[in-house]
Amino acid sequence: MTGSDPLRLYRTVRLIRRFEERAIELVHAGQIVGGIHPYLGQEGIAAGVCAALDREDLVTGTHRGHGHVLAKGADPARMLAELCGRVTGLNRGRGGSMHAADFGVGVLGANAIVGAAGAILTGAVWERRRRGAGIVGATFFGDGAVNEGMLLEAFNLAALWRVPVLFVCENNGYATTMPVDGAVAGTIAGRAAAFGMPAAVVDGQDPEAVREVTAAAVARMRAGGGPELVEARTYRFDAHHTFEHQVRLDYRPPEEVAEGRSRDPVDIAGARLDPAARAGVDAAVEAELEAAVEYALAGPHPDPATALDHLYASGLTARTGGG
Ligand SMILES: Cc1ncc(C[n+]2csc(CCOP(=O)(O)OP(=O)(O)O)c2C)c(N)n1
Repeated sequence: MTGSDPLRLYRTVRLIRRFEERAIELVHAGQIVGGIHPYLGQEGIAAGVCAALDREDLVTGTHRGHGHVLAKGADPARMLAELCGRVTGLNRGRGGSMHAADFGVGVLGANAIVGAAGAILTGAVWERRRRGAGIVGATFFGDGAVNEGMLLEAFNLAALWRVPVLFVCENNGYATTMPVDGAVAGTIAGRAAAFGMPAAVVDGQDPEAVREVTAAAVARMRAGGGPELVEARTYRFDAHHTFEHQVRLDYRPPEEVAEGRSRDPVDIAGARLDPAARAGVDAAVEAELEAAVEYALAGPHPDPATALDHLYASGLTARTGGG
């Protein structure tokens, strides 16, 4: 679906926002072990990109990946159960926050290795296209990934073989505590020229602007065009990781945080609805997430005796070690 649909865009950004807030509560309650990388503030990018894709199209995401999985259509209850490590989760509780996947809606997975998801998606889209599928793909990565060799290799092969992949950089200005200006030579969008790829810079806080740019790129790719790059400028509203809720790291001036938070994708998308419609979406999202939390906490944890199951798609069983 590529047409403008303000209600759907608002619903997606609101769902991701409230999902993340509920997930943070579950981290603090000890139900999500190890913490999460909150996507708060960046919701407009996942919502806008995925609104311009079809269900069969493929995506890969990052360590900050909940929004990508939800925007592509995964069930929030099973996603939350995954974060809580329950067998009722999307991946039987074995993927967790940074490796959640849902092949049924084209989500090949979040990915903890910075820069890796672009290579995985390029290979997957290339393989499907060779088998005759008409799909395209989108892969998300942060500004911290733009100098990773693996991502640059993916740019190269995708461009050389004209694989229809949209490379979406979520430039939130920081890689953990490292400001982009201290790490990136040249410009992010400028990297595309080296590979002969078209590139665009878009306001990542406006989901409709992201959807428009993506829809135009997807139309070109479906018509036989090769890969494209989009740099979506955004701001991370919360911590790099929830460990920062315990350990304060002073790397962003308070005025900058306030300025960044003043452009909220939930408000930008919400302002395009009439207040009654917006309130209706809010109530529906609250009810859905209330049920999701209940579902997530009701699921059992995996039996440790099954720890080596499901490692190989072929069903091959891993050795237990010890000779
Ligand atoms: C190859 C690799 N190097 C380093 C890390 C450790 N690491 C995890 S998140 C992160 C920062 C990533 O920053 P960015 O790509 O800008 O994404 P953001 O966290 O801002 O969403 C780093 C360095 C990693 N996971 N993988």
